[in-house]
Amino acid sequence: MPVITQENLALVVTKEVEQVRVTDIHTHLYPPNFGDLSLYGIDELLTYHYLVAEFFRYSTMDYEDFFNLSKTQQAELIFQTLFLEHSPVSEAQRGVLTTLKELGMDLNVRDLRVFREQINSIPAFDYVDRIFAIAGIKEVVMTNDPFDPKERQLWEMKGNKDPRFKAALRLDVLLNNYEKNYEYLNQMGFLVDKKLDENTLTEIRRFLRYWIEKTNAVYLAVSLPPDFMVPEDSYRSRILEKCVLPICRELNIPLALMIGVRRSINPRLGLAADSLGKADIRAIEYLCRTYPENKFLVTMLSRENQHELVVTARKFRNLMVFGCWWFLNNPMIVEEITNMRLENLGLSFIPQHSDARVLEHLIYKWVHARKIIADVLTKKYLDLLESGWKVTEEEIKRDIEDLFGNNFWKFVGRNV
Ligand code: REL
Ligand code: ZN
Repeated sequence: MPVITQENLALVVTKEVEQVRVTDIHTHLYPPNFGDLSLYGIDELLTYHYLVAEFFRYSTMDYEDFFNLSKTQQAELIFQTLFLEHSPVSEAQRGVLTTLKELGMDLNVRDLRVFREQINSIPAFDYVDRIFAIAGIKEVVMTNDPFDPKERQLWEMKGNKDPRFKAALRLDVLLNNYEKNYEYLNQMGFLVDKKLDENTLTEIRRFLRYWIEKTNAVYLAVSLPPDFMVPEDSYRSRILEKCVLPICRELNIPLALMIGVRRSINPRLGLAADSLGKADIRAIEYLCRTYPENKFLVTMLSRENQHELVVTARKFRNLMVFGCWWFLNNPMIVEEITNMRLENLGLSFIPQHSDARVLEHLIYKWVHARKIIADVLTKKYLDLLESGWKVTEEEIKRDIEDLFGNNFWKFVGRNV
């Protein structure tokens, strides 16, 4: 182990960050046996909803006409518009380039058909292994929605056989839209009523236990609007306090709160239609204070919420801050937030998740994140060296393994 000096520090930190195998705690990926839920390939990469939104910045095409095209045709239009007619400088556009480069493609070819052929020629059977290896991924946590009929059927019929894919039970429908969906629970065999009487609450808890067991979920999760408040007189608040939190305590499982999303502000954009807003941190304070036996993984979508979120995490050890979510996953913001978290929380947070929807997203999201996190960390260790505090390579490795995986597993309280 070399002695760490100001001269070799950046090299050592970068090497450790590049080598660490990541636990990616929030993705929208599925194991290969989940069939067409599991997305991969160049056309999926190019039709990522981030790029669809960016396409319409330049194109005057009718939204409907675009969405009526085949995936391949949409991908061709996006490639033409975002990559050939303009330089691909945005984070999502650059992400495609990083991905292709890491897959070994010659970017100067600039021909979508060639990229498609080359990717298709990679043998399917070891494609996941290969992408995980390039991206340095140990395991990913999925987003599993028991209200999605297709997904539900897959869990009932097949289940997940791939231990690299961990489940997280997504509760958006239950918590954000109970009144419109309770009958659906009845169809699934849980005898609930619109009115949240005792029997209904018992059945909702049974539903949660059933799905946690079926999926072996490592946490429960919900995305929430900026006006999320608890306690309040709402279905969401009551189901949260009377069903979700008690079950989390009973089974010792964290609840992930992803706060600040405003869904479908321009519905014509489909999946790309969502936006954000600043939320009220007092909801998190209330939950962490009132339920010290519960564990909360929290990410917030608005840049304006980031400072108060780290301050709140200083007050509550049952709060684990994670990721630079979605619109925050831009280099300038990731750098700012990671600095802020290190300065307020030391190493006791989870700096990033990928939110990958397409398998190959793992590549660019982690190449970009690793670079920023390594740079920010290097500056922090440099401050230590300058103050006369020696750090060893083992200590650096330990810290980095904590940030990229161990903090999550220690918080979850089990390694499955
Ligand atoms: O998990 C979520 O709610 C979001 O991350 C997604 O809905 C979003 O579409 C995702 O692709 C963002 O990265
Ligand atoms: Zn997500």
